[in-house]
Amino acid sequence: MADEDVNYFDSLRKTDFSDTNGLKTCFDHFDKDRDGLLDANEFSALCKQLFVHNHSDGYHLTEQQEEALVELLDSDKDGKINMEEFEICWKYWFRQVLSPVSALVIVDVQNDFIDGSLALRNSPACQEGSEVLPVINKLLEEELFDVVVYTKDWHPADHISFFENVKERNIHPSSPIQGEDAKMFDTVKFAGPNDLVCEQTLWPTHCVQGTWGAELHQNLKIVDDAVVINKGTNPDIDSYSAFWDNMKQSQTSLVEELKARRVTDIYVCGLAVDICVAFTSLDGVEHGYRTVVIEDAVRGIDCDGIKTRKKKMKDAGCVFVKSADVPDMLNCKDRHPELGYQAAVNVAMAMKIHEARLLGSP
Ligand code: VGL
Ligand code: ZN
Repeated sequence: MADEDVNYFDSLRKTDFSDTNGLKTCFDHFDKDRDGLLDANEFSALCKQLFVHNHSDGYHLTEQQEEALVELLDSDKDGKINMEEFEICWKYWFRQVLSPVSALVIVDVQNDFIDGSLALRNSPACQEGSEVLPVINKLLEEELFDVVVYTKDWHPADHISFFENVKERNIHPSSPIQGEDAKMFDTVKFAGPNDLVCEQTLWPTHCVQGTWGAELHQNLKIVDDAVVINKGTNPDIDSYSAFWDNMKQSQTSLVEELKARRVTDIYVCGLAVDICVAFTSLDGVEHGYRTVVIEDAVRGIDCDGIKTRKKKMKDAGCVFVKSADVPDMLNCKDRHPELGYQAAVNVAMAMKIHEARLLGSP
């Protein structure tokens, strides 16, 4: 096999990057002029090997994208990567790119969104929620994920999001729609706890704790040792995201559970792509998770909502892929540059926190 057919990083897939044995050899391999620094050209050659979708085909990164990566990883700002910076790359950047820990986050695949009060097929986009089932089950059968998370919309009967409860609640004076005029699916503003003004779409009563509608669909495969996250349990504040409630007043245990398992990447699927999948994915990026949305394993409620939220997710750095592409990504044969960028952002953030600590700032 010719030298250029061998991908330098393929032998490092799923290895332990806390072990720095291969570090110097790797640096020397790319430091072609042996000056102890990786310049723009040398770094570009590294990127061509690091970001590939099969062993010889690299993703094309623009010069600006490569510069943005260097900027994040080049602590001393000389435009080049020295050995010290490369050690950080090795331990933290390569680890995320070549040895990630991945969680499948299955959002709200519950009866009410498939056959119940909020059945997607009866909503404006007329999508069929049950179509996600075989796609998600196939991914689960392949057993490639390190962690599986099931989330459940899990509301008390007096929940703020239920249209049927609107008359029991205080609408805020700034709300464009007042109580007696409110219709199903309108968005109103409630006077919430602690002087909060809570914008809220009014949904039909759904996913009430302990009812059939709140159960995961019977055809969804349930794996052992999964994490289950209930959300939307506070009667006064809704929670579309599996991380935070909509007013960011309280967190679920999701971050804690992911941290305990050293998860770096989340793959999000389920219902609905314009509501809970979108909010969960956006919060995932905000928390520094490399976030992938599995396009054929999501369905949504409203056509405009699906379009605008998808764009928002893409702009935030979520990567959209097909379920058939997922196995190669989990095996690190397919390594997306956008996820490499998120990994570099995480490294830069951690470096900043580390430096601030060394300087004694709080
Ligand atoms: C959801 C509307 C209301 C969802 C939850 O899971 O997407 N949508 N509550
Ligand atoms: Zn809900």
